[in-house]
Amino acid sequence: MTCGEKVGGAGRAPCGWVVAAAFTLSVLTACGSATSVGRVSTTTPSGPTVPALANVIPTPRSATPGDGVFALAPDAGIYADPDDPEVLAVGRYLAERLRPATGYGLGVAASSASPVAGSITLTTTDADPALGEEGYVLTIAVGSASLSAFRPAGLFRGVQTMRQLLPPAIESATPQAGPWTMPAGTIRDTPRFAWRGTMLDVARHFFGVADVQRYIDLAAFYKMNRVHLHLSDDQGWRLEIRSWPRLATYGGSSDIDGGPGGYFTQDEYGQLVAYARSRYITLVPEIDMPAHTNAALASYAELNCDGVAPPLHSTGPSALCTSKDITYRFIDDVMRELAGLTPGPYIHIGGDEATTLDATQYVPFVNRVQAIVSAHGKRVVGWEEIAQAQILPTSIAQHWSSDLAQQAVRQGAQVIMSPANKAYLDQKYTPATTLGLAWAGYVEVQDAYEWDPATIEGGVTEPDVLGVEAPLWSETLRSMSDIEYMALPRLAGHAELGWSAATGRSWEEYRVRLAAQGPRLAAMGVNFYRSPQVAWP
Ligand code: TNX
Repeated sequence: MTCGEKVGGAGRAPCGWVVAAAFTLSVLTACGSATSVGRVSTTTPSGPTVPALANVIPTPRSATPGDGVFALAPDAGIYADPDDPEVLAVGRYLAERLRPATGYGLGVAASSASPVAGSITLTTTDADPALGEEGYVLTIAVGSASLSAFRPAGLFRGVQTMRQLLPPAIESATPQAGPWTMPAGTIRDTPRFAWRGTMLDVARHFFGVADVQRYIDLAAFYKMNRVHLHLSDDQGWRLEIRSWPRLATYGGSSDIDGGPGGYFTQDEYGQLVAYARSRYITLVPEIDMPAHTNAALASYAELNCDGVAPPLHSTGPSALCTSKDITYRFIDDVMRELAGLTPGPYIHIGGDEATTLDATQYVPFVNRVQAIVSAHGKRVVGWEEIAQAQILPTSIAQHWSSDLAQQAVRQGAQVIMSPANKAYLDQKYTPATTLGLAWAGYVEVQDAYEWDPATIEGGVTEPDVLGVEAPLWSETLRSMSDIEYMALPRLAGHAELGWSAATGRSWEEYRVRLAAQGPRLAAMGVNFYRSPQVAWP
């Protein structure tokens, strides 16, 4: 095939179009590297051409080009199924994303109205059940753009694709010059893994509601569906627990630097749950136990084996007293309140780095906590160390830096893949990175992208893998700007590993699509790391 050749007799294939398949570099480069506005393609000075319709992260399952471009009309509406409040809510969400930059009114109307040309339609009516919970079909023609999904979550994911197909200035907070075009064609897209997430540590440094909401939005932009909040650690307890109030008021009163700390009231936490939910993201709360508990031990002396509360700023490794009954009453109270705040099915119990406990203490502790969490109707997630206990097949182990996840698999449980030397967002990009840690090695953007969740860990194969999560620990991070710098652009790659098919993946192709994210992130005001590995425009 050469540039502009007919594909299967069904319309012209402009330079670099990829037809219902993964990228083929030979096809792409055969089309040369000139950028053509008419064809809305993207190039880098030396790299391959990426066709506009597929210039999206995560890369879609299939993208079939059409002829011409769609242009959003100044009097466009967003038409949604009138009888489904969730579809209408996704329509309002889309309108809110598009109004600031376009300056258009973008009313959300019932789809039964006859659409104005240049409008957008969202529907779940007569959609293909094979699209599942999160899949969608996006059909873009010269006069209309329509999204179809079996569930509203699929519409929400499809809206993210639409945002990425519009010019980058669409992400600006103030009116910009149009035209607001999208390349014509059809995208049919479904995710590879059920769990596509990121974790934010609000314990070492506290980040409030607005920061967490912005982080949720960044995850949503890349079609992630889980945000895990690390709510407690040695340096801080960040959630109000009404039956044990000093956890937050005292245990949350500081941070790793001895700063003022902070915590979420239950009302604030509820706001976060609702905000995440409106983005079809499940918030996964973590209370880390039995280690990483100094903030709790400092707040309540009775949780210590010797009955003496350590200082809030003690440095040694900590552990709850596993032999005291009150420890389990405490955990039951915390889990009851947390379960009541958690509509999602998961509670993360930590379980990592219990270095001061032996197996006769650690294993029965995890078994007992698992029973408590189950009694409150939730599934246990834990760092892979929990697999040393008798975990339920419904429990989930999070792999980070050992081979213990294999023990989870042997017990019939699934695994979330967060290998530290690939997926940890707190690891420095290079020795020159001022933020972050480097215990797992330097993780440049290419390192973060080049791995596969189903093959990286011996004994853990595709059916064992529930998904991918990129944790962001905050020992060195003090502001949203710090968070953004460490998370982006690596987060985009982890989102792609979770969503997109493994076949046909290559760094050389990905780095071109990633470059196109630069102006989008800039328009959002995101402080991202401009890796020299990427030819940012
Ligand atoms: C290890 S990962 C930890 C965290 C630290 C992180 C820093 C894990 C389960 N435990 O407590 O914050 O390294 O990279």
